[in-house]
Amino acid sequence: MPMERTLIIVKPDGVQRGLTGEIIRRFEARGLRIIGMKFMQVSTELAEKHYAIHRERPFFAGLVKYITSSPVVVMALEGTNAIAAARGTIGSTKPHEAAAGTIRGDFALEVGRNLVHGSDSVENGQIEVGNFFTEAELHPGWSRNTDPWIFE
Ligand code: DAT
Ligand code: MG
Repeated sequence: MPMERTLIIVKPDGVQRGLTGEIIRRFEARGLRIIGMKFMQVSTELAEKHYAIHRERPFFAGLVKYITSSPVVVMALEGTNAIAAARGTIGSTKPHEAAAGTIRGDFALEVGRNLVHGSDSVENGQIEVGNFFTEAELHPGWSRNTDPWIFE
């Protein structure tokens, strides 16, 4: 089964609320392999690029302000079906509708404070990882001794 890549962002509210470790833990426990991770401040330019698809939406300005308001932790994760698996772990966009057991369903209430980002397609996973990480910051070649117990 082909490996997919997803960009995960622990958004400013996640970092401020001390949920960074809990959020990373859930993706790690799911079996996704970390190939890049860093603590950073998102610039307005990068935020506008990342959320370009939402440029015309009324919430765009607030979204850019939110993601640039305080540092974030970004991760590039790899795995079979990584896109769908990570989206499942994250939960629905509107946290009050998110299932219990998901990150948003367990820790968030409002769409503008929904704690975490995950890429929504294989193509966007590749693009978004490239927007946030240089090649030198990624380590796609490493493997875990547990990989055969996670990937068939
Ligand atoms: P997701 O983050 O689940 O991929 P999305 O890509 O549709 O959701 O939207 C990106 C972010 O934009 C989302 O995390 C929160 C914000 N957003 C989306 N829909 C919104 C809405 N109707 N009102 C306010 N903010 C919204
Ligand atoms: Mg999205």
